[in-house]
Amino acid sequence: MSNIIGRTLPNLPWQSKPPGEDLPVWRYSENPIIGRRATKYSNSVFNSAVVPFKDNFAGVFRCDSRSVSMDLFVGFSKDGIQWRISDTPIQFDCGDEEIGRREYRYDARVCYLEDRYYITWCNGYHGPTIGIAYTFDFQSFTQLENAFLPYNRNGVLFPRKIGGRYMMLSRPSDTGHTPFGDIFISQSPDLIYWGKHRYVMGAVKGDLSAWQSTKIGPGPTPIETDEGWLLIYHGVITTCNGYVYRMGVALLDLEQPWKVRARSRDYILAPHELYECVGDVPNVVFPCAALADAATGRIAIYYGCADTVTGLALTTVDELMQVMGERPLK
Ligand code: BMA
Repeated sequence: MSNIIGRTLPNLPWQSKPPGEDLPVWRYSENPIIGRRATKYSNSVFNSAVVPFKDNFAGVFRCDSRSVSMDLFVGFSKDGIQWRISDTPIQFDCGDEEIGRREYRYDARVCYLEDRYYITWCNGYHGPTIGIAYTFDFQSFTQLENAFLPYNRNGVLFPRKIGGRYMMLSRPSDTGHTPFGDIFISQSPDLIYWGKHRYVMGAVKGDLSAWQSTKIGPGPTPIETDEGWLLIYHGVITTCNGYVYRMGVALLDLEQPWKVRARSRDYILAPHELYECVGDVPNVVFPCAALADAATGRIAIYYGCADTVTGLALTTVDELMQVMGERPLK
C-alpha cells in the first residue's frame, strides 16, 4: 500500500473499477463530461486543468473557438463533473506589455503552491513557450515572465519547493507538431529565473514500449506519495495515419525528481472509445490534471479526448504503483 501525501478530498468525483476491467485506469461512465459546445463560441473544450477550490472545484479550460483560435477560460463546478465555463477568455494582468500580449494560449495546468494557484500553459511568444500566472480567486490573474525560451510545451510545476527551489517539468519542442520530445526539469528560486536544467526521461526507442517511441510530455501536476512523485504523462507513436497519444505513469524521486524510480512499460489509458478516436484530431488522450484524495488513495484524471471534448478517468495510487511494478520499463 502506498500513501498519497496531501489533502483529503471527500468530494472527489468517483466510480469504482468495473468488474472485469484489466487496465489500471477506467473511464467515468458518462464520458465525455464536457462537450465541444460547452461555451457560447467554442468549437472544442479539451486539455484542461481543474483543482479543488474552497469546498468545490475550479479550473482553467482550453476552449478553441469557432474561428479556431486557442485561449484559456475559467470554470467552476460543485461536483467536478458538471462545469460552468465562462464565455470570455481570462484577462491576464501583466506588468510588461511585451509579455502580456496574447498570441495564443493552450493546454493549461493549475498547481496550488504555497498560498495561491499557479497556471502554466503553452504561450505563444515567437513560437510556443511556457507562460506562468497566478490567481488567488480565479477572478483576477497576474501573469509573470515566460519561464523559458521558445520552443517549449507542457510546463508542469511541482506543488511545493524541493531542496529550497521551485521545480518545473517541461518538454522542449519546435514550432510545429514536434516529431521528438523528452521531459526535462528546471529549477528556480523565485519562479522567474529558471536554471539547473536536468534530463528526466525520454521517448523509448525500439520495440520495447512503442506507444511512447516518438515523444513524451508531462501531464498533471505530480502527485506526492510516500514512495515518490507520481507523474502521469502522455506518450506518442508515429503511425502510417499520424500521431497516436496515450497515457503512461512514472515515479520520480522525492528529493531529486530528475531521477526516475519506476516507469510503466504498458500504457495506462489509450484512445479506444469513439470520442477519443473521432474528433478534430483523432486518437488522442491527453491528461492535464488529476485530483487526488490522501484519505482513500483515489485519483481522478481529466484528459482531452481527440482534441475535441473532455473526459474523466479514475484510478488509485495502488493501481498505478502496481502497473509500474508488474510491467516495468527496464
Ligand atoms: C500537441 C498539442 C496538444 C494536442 C496534441 C494532439 O502538440 O497541440 O494540445 O492535444 O498535440 O493534437
